[in-house]
Amino acid sequence: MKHWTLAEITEVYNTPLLELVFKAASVHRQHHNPKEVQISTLLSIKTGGCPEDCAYCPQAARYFTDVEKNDMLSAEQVETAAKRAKSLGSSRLCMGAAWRNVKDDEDFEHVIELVKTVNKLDMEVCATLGMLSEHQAKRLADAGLYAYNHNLDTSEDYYKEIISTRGYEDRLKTLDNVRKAKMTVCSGGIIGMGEAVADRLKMLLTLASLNPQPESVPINALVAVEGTPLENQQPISIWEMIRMVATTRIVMPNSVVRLSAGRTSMTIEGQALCFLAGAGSIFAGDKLLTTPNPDVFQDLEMFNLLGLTPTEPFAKHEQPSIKEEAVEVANQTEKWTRPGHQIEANVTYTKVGQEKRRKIKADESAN
Ligand code: SAM
Ligand code: DTB
Ligand code: SF4
Repeated sequence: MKHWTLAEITEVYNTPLLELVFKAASVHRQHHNPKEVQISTLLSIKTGGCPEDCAYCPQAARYFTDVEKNDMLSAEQVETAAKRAKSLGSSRLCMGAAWRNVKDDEDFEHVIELVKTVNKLDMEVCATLGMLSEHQAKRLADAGLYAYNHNLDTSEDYYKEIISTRGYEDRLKTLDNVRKAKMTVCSGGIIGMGEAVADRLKMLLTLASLNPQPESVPINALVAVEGTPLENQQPISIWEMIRMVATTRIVMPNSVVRLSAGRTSMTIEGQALCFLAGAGSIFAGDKLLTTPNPDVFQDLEMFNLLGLTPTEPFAKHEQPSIKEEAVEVANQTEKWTRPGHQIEANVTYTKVGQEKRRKIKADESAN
């Protein structure tokens, strides 16, 4: 594995655009089948009401957004969604929960059941549930979880401008716990949150320095959602996305780069350049977790047009078996941090949220 420096990654990023795409496409062809793109479908199994203050997220309870808090989906609901996703070419179902961290409670036991249900459909099962202890990671692995998604989102420095309720170190610790449980790691970030290009590249350096590097790296463009502190962020240009995908491709040659949130505002031509530059996966399905995504049938038409076929499940790693007699790992509870510094925009939008909820309550009791 090559040890990258920030200077080297910056040089890659600043390569003249067509030269960069050509180099990335060459790396892509050496390590991956360029005719295939893997399809993942997202499913929010527990939506909204999250205690964190992530400035980008419509599911943070403190902000006033259109997202409503919902109970956990049942095994039947998840099975139906998974079967539909599979019939439309998805090899992976990624289940998301709006949690800060996993707790050893009945909700977690339910997630264990959900993982087994989807594994039995011969799909790759991924989950994104927040911070995770080693013991919890092992439980998920034994239930047949294939991948765990936990994004670093941005550089360590810029993370402090976006989230005050948890620390970067805890993200890295969780990724380490996932590795110890021998699951594949899915970790990437978001561009377009007001960060500098250097923050994006520092994040890539941190990801590329993990040994082994993550098996999948999602690159999201911010979906600026009304009511969140980042609601007024200007969208990134497609050229920034192409540069980011190409640079990720070059610095982590074996990873599958996922063209993630933000595709609704990209043209087919823009996405085609991302695939050429090494994106080997997308999130498909009419919804991401809570926000819109391109129509599935339009995506399949795009695949046809570009001569792409969906990757079969378990093309890169074996299907994990479900271990009913799980091997015991000492159940240590992790001490997750809470930095608690003030982020002005997050404080302002929290106050706006409180005020709007207070007004709704007052109006309700007046009627
Ligand atoms: N609560 C868990 C956590 O934060 O790890 C899992 C769910 S969380 C919604 C998963 C990821 O979605 C975040 O880490 C972030 O990268 C991405 N995400 C959330 N809101 C987004 C937005 N508005 N635009 C782009 N990506 C977003
Ligand atoms: C990832 O990197 N992006 C996905 C998935 N991993 C969990 C989530 C995108 C969420 C976009 C905002 C929403 O739909 O709520
Ligand atoms: Fe909660 Fe995850 Fe959204 Fe942060 S990104 S508010 S932890 S659901």
